[in-house]
Amino acid sequence: MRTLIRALVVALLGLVALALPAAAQESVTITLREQSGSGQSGTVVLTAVGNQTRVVVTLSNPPAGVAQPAHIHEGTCFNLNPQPRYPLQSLMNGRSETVIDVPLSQLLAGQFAINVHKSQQEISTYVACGEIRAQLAPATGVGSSSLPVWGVITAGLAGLLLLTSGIALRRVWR
Ligand SMILES: [Cu+2]
Repeated sequence: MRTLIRALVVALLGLVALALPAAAQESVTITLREQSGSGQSGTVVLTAVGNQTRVVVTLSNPPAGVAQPAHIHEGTCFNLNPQPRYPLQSLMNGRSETVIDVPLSQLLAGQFAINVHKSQQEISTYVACGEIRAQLAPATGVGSSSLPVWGVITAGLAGLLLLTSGIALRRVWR
């Protein structure tokens, strides 16, 4: 009986280990702050797609008919490596969507910033920027998406604890 319980506990812990990273990395929202007095701010939603990441950039007050280049750079918004690490689709009418060849977990583990440039002609002017690391507070999508999973796990663990303590007590009384 003890072997069975041990096997159950191991199986349950395995489930927890699997559920935790999956739930924590589904989707993350980054805030893009205005730069250079551009009047443009917005968000980036990073979503895990297997070993890739979908990056959706949305920016307010887009210039009419002008493409705005966007990239993921190494560093922070205040100390940015000017060489893009992961180029994104240029924004058109304040929106762009790109699937990049890097797992979301790797983006979250490193130090990266997403920035948008004024135009191809004025590439050196940054209009908005946001750090990926700065957004890991529970207030983002991370917390809300992992909550139901944790509820299920906690209930399962509580049930298992009751079951094993019941069995243990019965053994003691016999
Ligand atoms: Cu850039």
